[in-house]
Amino acid sequence: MQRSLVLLKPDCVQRGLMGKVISRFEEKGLAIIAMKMIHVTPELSAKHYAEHAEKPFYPSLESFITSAPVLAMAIEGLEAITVIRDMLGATNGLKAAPGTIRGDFSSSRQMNLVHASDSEESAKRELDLYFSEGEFCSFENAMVAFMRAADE
Ligand code: FUP
Repeated sequence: MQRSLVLLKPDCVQRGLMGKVISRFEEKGLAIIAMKMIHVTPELSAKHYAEHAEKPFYPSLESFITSAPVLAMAIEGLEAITVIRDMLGATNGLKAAPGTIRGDFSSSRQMNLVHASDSEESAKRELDLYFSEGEFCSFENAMVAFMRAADE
């Protein structure tokens, strides 16, 4: 089992696409174990995007991510980190394959709707930035017997 930090970014919230995107994760069989709306501050943005803080595009990225609330989620599932990244598609919506979330709904590199952790190490770091341990509500999905074999 893996956990990933998923953010529905300000463009997703403003465009009213939260429900559609959440549905995709639920339909895939992933479990949403924490969820909250938050307004990302410049300080949180700098921590979240620490690896990009010195890049020329960072000021514009910070201004975008702090422009409206985001929906932060912790999502759990088998190989969840790769599965979710594959569901998002390439970073740039113009390059993302049709059928992926970005490929279907985004035409932008910056406004690409959803963030998801890219490794177990980043997931741990990012989940710590957005959630405290008591906020995770892990549960046994009642449908699991119909989603995969017992040894998968
Ligand atoms: P991803 O891992 O797909 O979220 O993408 P990156 O970590 O490479 O980039 C983080 C965010 O910066 C992306 F959501 C898009 C944004 N970005 C820009 O706005 N301009 C760039 O030139 C590169 C990335």
